[in-house]
Amino acid sequence: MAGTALITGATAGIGAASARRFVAAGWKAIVTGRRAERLDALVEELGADRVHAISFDMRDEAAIDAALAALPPGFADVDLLINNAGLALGTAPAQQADLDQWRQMIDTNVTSLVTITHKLLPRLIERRGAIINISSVAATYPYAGGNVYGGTKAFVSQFSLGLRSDLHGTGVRVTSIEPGMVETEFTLVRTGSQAASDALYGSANPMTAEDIAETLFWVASQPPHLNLNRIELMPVTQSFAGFQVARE
Ligand code: NDP
Ligand code: 8X3
Repeated sequence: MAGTALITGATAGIGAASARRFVAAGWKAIVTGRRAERLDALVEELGADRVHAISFDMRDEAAIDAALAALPPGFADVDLLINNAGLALGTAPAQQADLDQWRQMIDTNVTSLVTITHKLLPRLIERRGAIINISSVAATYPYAGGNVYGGTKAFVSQFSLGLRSDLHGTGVRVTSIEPGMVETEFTLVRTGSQAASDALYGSANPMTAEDIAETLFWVASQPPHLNLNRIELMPVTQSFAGFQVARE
């Protein structure tokens, strides 16, 4: 069943690939992000009748309100919210981390996500719609330098389960998607270094944004009586490391 999906963070990576995947299957997409020129290019590529672009910073609540209030009639009936916009900043241990970076991750990955979700819940309930939240394996498996990023994603996973509980009986479906390594602009944003990004993904055969988009589309395509609570996925080349021990 095709409908209208609001996809946050569609200027790159998983969000952009998801917009392409859903529109290819007949959905309409509302795409957001700060980089307007990238959203314009997506509209140009996929068609203004299928894609509505709104450029704003997710951390600006007034901008979210304005965007939702100004949805054109053909895009106003949101069936699916994909909370994808997010980022990691820095890889330093907590004791050396930048507090402003911590705040930006919390503001984006947690506060913005719950804000837009809260504002869209009445429409989603009315339409018996769905929410897909992009969490991470970092929600479950801690790693050095993951500190606040992992904390924000643990919030996203647990918030997803809590939403399911509260939405009991409404018909609204909620899914937490928890990917491991996906080659996107994620590491470039995290480190500010294209070389670091290339070094991480090079010869690691990571998942692609299209892999995740396909999973999101599959989740959204399940029959309405079926809810996928959480899905964790990794590239075959990524797995778990052991505990560390500091010798005295
Ligand atoms: P990208 O950096 O490629 O894309 C991130 C998207 O988030 C961009 O469209 C960016 O748009 C948007 N975004 C970030 N901050 C803001 C903001 N303040 N306001 C509006 N939009 C914002 O990374 P990914 O595609 O990999 O990341 C998508 C999601 O997937 C994130 O939540 C990430 O944590 C998660 N994830 C990624 C994994 C990976 O290995 N890549 C693994 C697990 C989860 P713009 O900059 O234009 O505003
Ligand atoms: C990021 C996942 O595996 O790159 O959300 O830390 S990983």
